[in-house]
Amino acid sequence: MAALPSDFVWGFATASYQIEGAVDKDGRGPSVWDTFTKKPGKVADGSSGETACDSYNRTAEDIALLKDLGSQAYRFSLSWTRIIPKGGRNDPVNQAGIDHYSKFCDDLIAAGITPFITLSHWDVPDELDKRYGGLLNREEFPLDFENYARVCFKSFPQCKNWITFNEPWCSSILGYSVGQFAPGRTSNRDRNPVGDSSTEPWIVGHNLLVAHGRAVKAYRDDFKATNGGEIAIVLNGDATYPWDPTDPRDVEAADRKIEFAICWFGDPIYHGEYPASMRKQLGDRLPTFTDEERALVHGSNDFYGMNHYTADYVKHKDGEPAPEDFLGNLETTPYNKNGDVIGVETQSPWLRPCAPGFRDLLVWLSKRYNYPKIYVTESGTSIKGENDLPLEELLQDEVRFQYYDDYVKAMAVASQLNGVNVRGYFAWSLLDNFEWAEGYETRFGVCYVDYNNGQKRYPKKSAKHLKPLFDSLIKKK
Ligand code: PNW
Repeated sequence: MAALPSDFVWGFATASYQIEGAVDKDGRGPSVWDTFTKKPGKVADGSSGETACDSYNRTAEDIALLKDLGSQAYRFSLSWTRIIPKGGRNDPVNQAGIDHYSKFCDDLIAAGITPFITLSHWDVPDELDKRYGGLLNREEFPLDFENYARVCFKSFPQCKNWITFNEPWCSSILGYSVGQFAPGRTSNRDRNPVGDSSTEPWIVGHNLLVAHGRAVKAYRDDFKATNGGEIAIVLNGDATYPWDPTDPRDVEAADRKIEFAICWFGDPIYHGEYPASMRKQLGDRLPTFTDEERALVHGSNDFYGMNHYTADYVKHKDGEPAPEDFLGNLETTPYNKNGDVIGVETQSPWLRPCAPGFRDLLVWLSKRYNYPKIYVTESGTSIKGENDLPLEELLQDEVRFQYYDDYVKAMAVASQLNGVNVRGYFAWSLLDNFEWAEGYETRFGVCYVDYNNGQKRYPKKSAKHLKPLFDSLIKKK
């Protein structure tokens, strides 16, 4: 049987705005998601993260749950506006926020669980958005993020595993092109009177890279020697297969899809430049790195943080791409030319399980970036109609159980047979939680959360499968 290295770590992942609730407690300031969710029509069920899983008030309960499930590590994100309520480098720091997360890290470690901290999982301080356009500001944003990161490195020395940003693709494309995520800017005037999908997502992506680079440099210059840990960004992206494998244009488009989603960020970090395919299509709309910026970004990952869920078939498009195109002049479809389907439907329109895709993408990325150490920082699935099931049935989440079984085994094969240097895996998510624009209807948790009865948590079948699964795959020391 395929195996994983003996130092492999696994656990569960969450994000602050999706689980914490307590949005006004202990001096927290609003993030762009607090403002966005107040606008009518932005979230499917009209909900917000106001209460969510109430995890801010239930840290002991969450840690006990993690321990029960055998989790060796826990990936969670800090709410920037609990630590610096207005967000900026000249704004006051909130000691109550620091104390909260410091105790949380200590308690995790005392329970034998290794903390993996994400500094920013989309909940950018609202004040920075209002003050200078937030992520759109090439000078101010990276400096403010660096300052925030420094406060965290200094305040939480017990944490050795750092992630700067979660999924810059989602922040850029969903927040500034499609307009489906905060702050919701787009050229689509039915959605928002402001925004320019042809330019803004590329500017935002660039600024996120530079901000990441600044935080990494700060960590390496002033903290790494004493902290002894590692830092990286987390990138998301699907595996791809050509719609017609005998058509070279579809074969090329399948790679181009990954370049536009992942290599947009991965190439500057590992190779010092944006992919040629993106420069070719986007021209001057894709910013150019100054020498200083390139030096900050190139080589800025201590490991590759990989969020991965699904796969697509890819069909090339003929003719000129639209100015708002962000896919790389192609279409994605769940069916190929033969009519084969990539995977079953889930509750998420963009997600169909396809474990072989996970193995293939691990190999693809390893080749492109010369076999970096990889942590899979998110992977998981929703289930079609799960929210409508009675509790006993819902807890038997066969589809999610099978998803983890298939994906984790595919990863073990990539590790053992393809030389992929994968060292960790985090299931998304520990809890059902606020699934952004989908609200609470879509559930990703391995534990059910009863939102109507005091946020009580109930482990589903999938939750209990991960420990025996990893025990059977990780080599004994
Ligand atoms: C990730 N897409 O988001 C996020 O990191 C989580 O916060 C989120 O809850 C989880 O996946 C499940 O959605 C994504 O449209 C959201 O391709 C959307 C996409 C990909 C990732």
